[in-house]
Amino acid sequence: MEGFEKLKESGKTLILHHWDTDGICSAAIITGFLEGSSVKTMVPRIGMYSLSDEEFVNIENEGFDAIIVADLALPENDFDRLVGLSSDIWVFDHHAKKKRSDLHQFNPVARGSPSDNYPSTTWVLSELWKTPLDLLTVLGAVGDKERNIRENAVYPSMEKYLQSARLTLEELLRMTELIDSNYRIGDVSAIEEAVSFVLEHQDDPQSLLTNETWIENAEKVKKRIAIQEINANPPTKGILVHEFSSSYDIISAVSRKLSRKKDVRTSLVIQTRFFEEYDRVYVRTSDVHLDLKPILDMAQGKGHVSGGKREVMGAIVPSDENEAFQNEVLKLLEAT
Ligand SMILES: [Mn+2]
Repeated sequence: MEGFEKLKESGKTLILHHWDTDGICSAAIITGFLEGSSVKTMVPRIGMYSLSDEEFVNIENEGFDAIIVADLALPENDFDRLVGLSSDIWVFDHHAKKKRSDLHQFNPVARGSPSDNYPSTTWVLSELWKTPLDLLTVLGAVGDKERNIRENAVYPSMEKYLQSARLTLEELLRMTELIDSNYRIGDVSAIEEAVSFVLEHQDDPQSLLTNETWIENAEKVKKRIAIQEINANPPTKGILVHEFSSSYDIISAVSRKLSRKKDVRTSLVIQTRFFEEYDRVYVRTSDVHLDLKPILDMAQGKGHVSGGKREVMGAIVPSDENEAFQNEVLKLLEAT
């Protein structure tokens, strides 16, 4: 990749990454690539797909030669502010984002490639660096797509890897469940440690299945998600609406669980009391003919922090606007 080796000479580098398995594995792959350089990793406040003023101040005060953003679909505004903090901003991503030329943007989806070819940021990295499929690359994809990865365009090549590595999809699903438990309970230092853990243990997949901290965290998370599954009402015309309150970051997992319930094509899940004055809204669909982009556009038009892809979108909505927002979402869902 043209200009890519330059990244190795960047000096003090910050990797800002998503807190999930794909983000953690991407940060690990990049850290490995930058071997020996001074690298600090950081995640935004969990659940916030944007940086706070305080986070910007901290980044500015530390002073980085280069800032790498991995698997994190920040608002364009935040990228503008990052560009002001360092002349070297590198972005590795697979979310549907605007093409930008004021940063080194490596996001094939922003350049018009089908998102189905890029199930994860790790996949983008693997292709960029022309590395053969490895554990971290495959983990990122399974983390983002879960079982749906079997329907993905890349699955045949992933299957070949799994066979040669003597791993099963079930084992990978368990690894992602364990890694994701760290952010779900809100343990930021466990996330930081996970980046180096997966990097150091990538040749020993079994050790990812026996990490005691992760196993304990995953147990706690599992119990809380199970309660929501029990409490949910049945869907109406394929759409399931469910509201709950919790301090755990489980809205995505709850929405995944609910989407797999009988007769559910699309779920609209609302989590209250995760943030003080905001509610979280999550829409997920298994209907391949449905595109959630118009809902994302609507949320962004209203100025809500939001992000997503064709099949999933999330927004953070001020609590007093939540009801009106939900009605808009339902109107758009019913119109398609
Ligand atoms: Mn991702």
